[in-house]
Amino acid sequence: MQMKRIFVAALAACALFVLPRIAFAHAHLLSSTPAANATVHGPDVAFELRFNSRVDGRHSVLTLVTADGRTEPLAVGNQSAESNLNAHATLKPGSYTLRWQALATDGHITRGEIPFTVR
Ligand SMILES: [Cu+2]
Repeated sequence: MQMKRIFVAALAACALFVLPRIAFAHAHLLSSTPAANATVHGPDVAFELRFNSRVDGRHSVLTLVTADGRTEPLAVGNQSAESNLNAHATLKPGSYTLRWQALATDGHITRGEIPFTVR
């Protein structure tokens, strides 16, 4: 009887721990501006990354990688929606990669890269 009670308690604790993680999936990138491999007009480039779940703009990271491998942090601006990350940059013509790291509300971090060209 005692063992069964412990087992039920352990199961309940496990469900409490696991369920929120299922309910709030981590952030998958749905689409972006610029889109991957797109060519955009400079010098003003607006970035918008759209995710399938809420993301924490203050703890997400956007980094621009230039063709010669230099990295520049981008300030995450006001989010156009709770599931979006937004930023701006003034860019010369060339190839770039936007490296993103998104913190979802479930505490999970996802990462990805969006290569694009400015002309
Ligand atoms: Cu997750």
